[in-house]
Amino acid sequence: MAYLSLGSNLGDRAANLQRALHDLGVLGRVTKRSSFYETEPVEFTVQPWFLNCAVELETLCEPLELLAGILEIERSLGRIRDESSPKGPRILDIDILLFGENVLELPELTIPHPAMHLRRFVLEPLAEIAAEVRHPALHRTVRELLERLPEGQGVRRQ
Ligand code: PH2
Ligand code: MG
Ligand code: MG
Repeated sequence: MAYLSLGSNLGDRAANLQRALHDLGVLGRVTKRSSFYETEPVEFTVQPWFLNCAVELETLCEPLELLAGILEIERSLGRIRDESSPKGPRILDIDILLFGENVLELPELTIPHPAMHLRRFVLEPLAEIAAEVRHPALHRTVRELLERLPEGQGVRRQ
């Protein structure tokens, strides 16, 4: 199983996430999805709040094929990557969090996602659908990672 994080903070955020959930069907089967969460921007904080969710995807793709498919979905929704502001506002961002037990470090893709364990906007939605799934490098479940996270990043389930 692969687990993905979806986020949007431009335009009709819920419609963008819905469209992405639909389009992910091209890459596999979405077997679970969390609620949508209203989340405070982190890292680059001067931007609108996000709508985030997490999904479980059953896929036959290899990790790099999955990444290529995800980038294509982001592009088809109109995302334009601004190299000067890699963490700025976006119509749609889809990140691969976990891919089975894989631990991968390639120039274009790191799995597990290197910041997932630090982000409440990732862990709260993910815990809703995969609390007992274990991070293959940190050897803790999603629930444990969430419990270890300091307070302070605003996340509200919708
Ligand atoms: N994505 C980022 C940076 N900051 N903050 C929130 N709340 N949600 C995101 O999806 C997000 C972010 C980089 O991709
Ligand atoms: Mg991201
Ligand atoms: Mg991304």
